[in-house]
Amino acid sequence: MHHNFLFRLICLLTLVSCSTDEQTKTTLPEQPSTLDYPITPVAFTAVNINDNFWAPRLETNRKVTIPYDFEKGEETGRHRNFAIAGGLEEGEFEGIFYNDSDVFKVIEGASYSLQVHDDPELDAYLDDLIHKIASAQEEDGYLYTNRTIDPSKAADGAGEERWTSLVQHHELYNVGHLYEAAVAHYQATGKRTLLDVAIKNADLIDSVFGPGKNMGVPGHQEIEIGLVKLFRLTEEKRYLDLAKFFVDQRGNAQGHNLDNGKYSGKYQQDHKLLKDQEEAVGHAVRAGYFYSGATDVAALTGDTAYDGALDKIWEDIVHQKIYLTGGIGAEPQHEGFGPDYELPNATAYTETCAAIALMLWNHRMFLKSGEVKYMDVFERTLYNGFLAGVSLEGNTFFYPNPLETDGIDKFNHGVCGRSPWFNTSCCPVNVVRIMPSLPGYIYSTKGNEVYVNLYIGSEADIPLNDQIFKLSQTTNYPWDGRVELAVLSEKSIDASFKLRVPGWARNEVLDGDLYQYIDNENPSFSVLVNGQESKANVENGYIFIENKAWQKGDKIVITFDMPVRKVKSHELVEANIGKIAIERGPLVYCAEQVDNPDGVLNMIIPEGEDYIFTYDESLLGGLGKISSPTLTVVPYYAWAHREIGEMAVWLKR
Ligand code: FUB
Ligand code: ZN
Repeated sequence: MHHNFLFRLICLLTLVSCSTDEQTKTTLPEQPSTLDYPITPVAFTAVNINDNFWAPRLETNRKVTIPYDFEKGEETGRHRNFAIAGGLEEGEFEGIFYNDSDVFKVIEGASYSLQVHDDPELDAYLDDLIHKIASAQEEDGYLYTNRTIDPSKAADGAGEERWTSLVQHHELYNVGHLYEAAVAHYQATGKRTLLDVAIKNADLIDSVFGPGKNMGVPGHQEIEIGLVKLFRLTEEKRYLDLAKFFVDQRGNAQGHNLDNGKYSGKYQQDHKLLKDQEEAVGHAVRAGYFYSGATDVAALTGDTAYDGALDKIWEDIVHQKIYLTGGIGAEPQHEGFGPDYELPNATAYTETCAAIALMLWNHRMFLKSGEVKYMDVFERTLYNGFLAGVSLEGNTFFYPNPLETDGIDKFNHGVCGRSPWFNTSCCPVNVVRIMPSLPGYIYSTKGNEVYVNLYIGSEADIPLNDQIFKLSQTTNYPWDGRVELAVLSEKSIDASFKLRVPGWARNEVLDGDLYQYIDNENPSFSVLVNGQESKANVENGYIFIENKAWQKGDKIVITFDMPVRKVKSHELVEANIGKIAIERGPLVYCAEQVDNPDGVLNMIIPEGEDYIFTYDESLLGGLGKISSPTLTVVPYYAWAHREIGEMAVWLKR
């Protein structure tokens, strides 16, 4: 585990001392940037998850999904495209113009894994792959194998010229993922190989785009997030300025071509300046990355211009457009948001990448505000809409995540069962980078306040006022609401705690009235500090434990009641009229035909039945199921692991 600050400093010093060639020279700024989010996340490298729920999944990601995604990258020509573009192999471009980004995303995930697990074989594999990528980079920094291999055959009207079809093409999107991968790889290995490629590319893009230059913006956002990460590492302010330019310029009709068919305007959130936007529209992944990038830019520049818009858009999503599973993007036609309250279940698109984008954004909104409602969204999406996207075995995936199926794959999207891969495989390669970074979402700090947002068994080295606060968390969450925090630090440390009371334990499904609990449960919780009942002082959704000098062995035990809950949705959600859904803790449940042989779509749930929760060790690696005399439900994330058949989250009552 690294002390994040020290590690960052070492990275920066290495970055300066290694700069030998003119083109990639990166120097420390005279005035290092001081603006940032007021709340600081504890890096994933400082937190080790050791529970029974997530730790096995992180291991599966490391041992199965990362190598599997690389194999697929080889098998499908994704890696070869770089070699061909670089003249290392002969051949033609294979696949789709955004395939480069898939490779970058797996490198990012693999690099996160390398940061916490030595793996010389993986390290060497990355060296080889990065060599191919570097060879594909054109002299001036341009990197887009789809055009470099043969500009006359660049896909879908991209034209022989660069940047001529920004709306449809992914020259800027792909490299956003390159920057994220390069920063992760540099932090994992200290090697500049991929970082130099990223810097050279970012410098090219900075020379082409911006005020007085090309005023276009990417058709698919992502570069904004990547540029901010590159800025954080190098402290090269031009990268932050460029990210801000791309955010500010969106919706500026005079700046670039807006009439490019269905991919322009609202589809890519380019219909108005962000500061004037009030609703979530268009493609959901583009939207989530856009709002994340904009939130970063706001936090790092101190510009408050988009704050109001981001708040309104967030409310629009959470009050009207989010599924109970935390998925977003109802409409398959454009992989995006539909009108208010239009949340069909069988055709719900809710792309796994959109769930990820929503998590990324909500974590940033939390870091900016400290408000609990953002981590409620994060947790709901994490355990449901996101987690369903990858199988327990780690080698099959969902792209859309419907909330209901009759067992027939109408869209040929693998909606009845997870698929081993997709032609557009953005989701499998997105999962692979989120899993290893999960430890980074559990803890954060502000001054000497320690936030605990997720209940996941772990050990953490929390940087706090120039000291390291060692803490362990022991819990059987999400099956059980008991959480024990124990101080491991040898030296006494002053700290206060803010322990999140999850929405389900505050009787609030989510902010707003889209969903409501309709049972009479009123879950309560207790807090013990060193065995003494402590007055659970709840402030804005957090249990506040006052500042004190914590000694080794001190313990906080929180016990949340975790009853089975029944949920109804707003009456304007037509698809759910007369239906209820079942939840327990952070998990949304679903009924599958394999447990309910007469089928689930027409099943009627009688009022007043008792629901019993049992933990079944033998089922799918161990999971909690809920049964009544009429039905059995399992967590939504676990569906489609046994037989294909009917499935429904919302059940008729
Ligand atoms: O366009 C790149 C990615 O492919 C998008 O984020 C996904 O929705 C898929 O279309
Ligand atoms: Zn995707």
